[in-house]
Amino acid sequence: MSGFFVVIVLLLLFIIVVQIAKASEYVAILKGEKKTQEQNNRLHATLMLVFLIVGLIGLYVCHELLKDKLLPVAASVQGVAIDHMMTVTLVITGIVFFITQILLFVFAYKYRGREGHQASYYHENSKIEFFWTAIPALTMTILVAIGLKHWFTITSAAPPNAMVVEVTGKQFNWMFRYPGKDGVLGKKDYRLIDEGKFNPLGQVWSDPYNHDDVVSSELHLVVGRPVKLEIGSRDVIHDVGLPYFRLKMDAVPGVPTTLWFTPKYTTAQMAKMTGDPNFVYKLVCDQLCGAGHYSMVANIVVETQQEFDQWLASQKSQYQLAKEGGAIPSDSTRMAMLPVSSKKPEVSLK
Ligand SMILES: [Cu+2]
Repeated sequence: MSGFFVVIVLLLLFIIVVQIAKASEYVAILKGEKKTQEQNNRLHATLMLVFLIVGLIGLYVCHELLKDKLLPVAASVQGVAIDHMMTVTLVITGIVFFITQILLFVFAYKYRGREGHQASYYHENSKIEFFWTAIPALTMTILVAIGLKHWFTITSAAPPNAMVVEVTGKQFNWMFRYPGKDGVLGKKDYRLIDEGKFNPLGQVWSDPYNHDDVVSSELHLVVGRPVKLEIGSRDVIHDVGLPYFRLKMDAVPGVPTTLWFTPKYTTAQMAKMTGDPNFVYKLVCDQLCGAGHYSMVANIVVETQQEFDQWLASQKSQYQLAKEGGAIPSDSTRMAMLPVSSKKPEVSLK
């Protein structure tokens, strides 16, 4: 019903506009076409200036209202460099924005149609065209090159002392897997995924590397130590968003992606720096992935190596949990219960 009224209102508005146009046409005939045209030009030109001034005031007000909502300092070594790149980009594009927008509206006012003013026209000016093509092209190339440098850094091979954490997204939460004492993540097979059997990631229990792998819903990282995230998804495309570290990476089903960075401050240090005693680093999903997308947030704890070791030691491995839950049968029957081809899993992050 409301849709019907909207159509009626739009129709009436259209009729009103047509009537106004008709009326102004008659007024123009009575007053003289030229004079009306000039009045209209002056009105439009003034509105252009009003738009510019209101727009710039709006920009300032938005900045004042939102400046306290900006993220705190970058919490990763790579994030500091990425922030610097953002500043350089914003300054360059900001200067261009102000110059072009102010000129656009001021010129629209200054060169409005007036009695005795003739527009000049020339067909081409290759000198101007060369500069307005070459300068933006060169600037954009430099900005893109800086961006690519950072992209190649975070997606390249991680330093040898990096710890590895596997990140898996699913509708609608995140799972983190740590390789345990052996330092190796065990094999996975998507056909083995079964929440009811304590196997949310499809770990292949016959692979001994899996026996000490810890699965957590919280991401624990060590301050000052590079971490390599091996990212995947169980269903649709998600995105590992790390706003405090200034990084993000898509989580694509079947196509593992990686990302490495070095956390700079522990959660406790960040709480002090932000003046918020309850500060918690967040990992958020940056890809609209379904009805529960908004809730796809995980906590990140950045701590010292000692605190991390203590935490990891206090965690039960997923294998142990599955065993205690009765989901893993005795050794003799285990292999028989697996799908035949799963002894050589097709899909694995290792
Ligand atoms: Cu999502």
